[in-house]
Amino acid sequence: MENKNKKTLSVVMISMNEEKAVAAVIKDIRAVATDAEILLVDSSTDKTAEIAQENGAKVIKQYPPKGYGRAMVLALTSASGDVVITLDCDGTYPCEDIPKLFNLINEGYDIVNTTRVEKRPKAMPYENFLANRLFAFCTWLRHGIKTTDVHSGMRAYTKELIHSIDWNAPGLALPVELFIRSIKHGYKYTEVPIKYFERIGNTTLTRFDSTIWTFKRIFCKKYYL
Ligand SMILES: Nc1nc2c(ncn2[C@@H]2O[C@H](COP(=O)(O)OP(=O)(O)OP(=O)(O)O)[C@@H](O)[C@H]2O)c(=O)[nH]1
Ligand SMILES: [Mg+2]
Repeated sequence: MENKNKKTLSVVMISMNEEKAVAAVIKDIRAVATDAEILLVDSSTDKTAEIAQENGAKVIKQYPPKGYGRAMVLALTSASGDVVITLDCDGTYPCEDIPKLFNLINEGYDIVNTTRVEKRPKAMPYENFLANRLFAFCTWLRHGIKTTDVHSGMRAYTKELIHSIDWNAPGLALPVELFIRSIKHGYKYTEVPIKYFERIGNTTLTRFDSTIWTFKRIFCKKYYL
């Protein structure tokens, strides 16, 4: 008999020109999350969307691109699952840990963060590692939140949490707000270490702007209350 209490899972990604990585990432997700909805918000000019659909993912096209934050909020709010797990579409995050994150939500957490930087992963340049540690330290100083990584793109959220907050979608560094604001709103969180792999394809990261936005989202009330 079907278990009516079993939570459903969506794995969501945003993508911009990830045609070299997307098929492998979707296959890795499917291998561990057989029944999950896999959803992409895609802003590519290459074949990412077509490849994703061929591999069984749902695709929402957002074109021309509206930036990381708007794409991510659309992905999170369009997911149908009771539990939503986010990943980058570039092969950097360990899909084998999806069941672990899903189980932690089933145990009662509202948000499960992951940390890539308990130790510096080989795939992360020193300057990025140090910046991530600094951002986490500032988050502890300002908010008392114990974390080592406020920028991880791999997290699990409950659907209820996602829809309960009106996110500041425009701008960079949205993962910082998604994490801090959830905790400030009283949601229960935990953090687990993960591996971090070398990226397939080219990064879209713009370091200077991302750093400015990170500090805004940590220190300005408008972004964390
Ligand atoms: N739909 C959409 N996706 C985007 C946009 N900007 C970035 N992405 C995707 O967002 C995810 C994160 O971007 P990345 O380029 O990996 O940035 P990052 O993870 O900070 O940097 P790396 O460590 O180099 O991977 C990737 O899957 C990108 O394809 C955008 O404007 N629209
Ligand atoms: Mg990435």
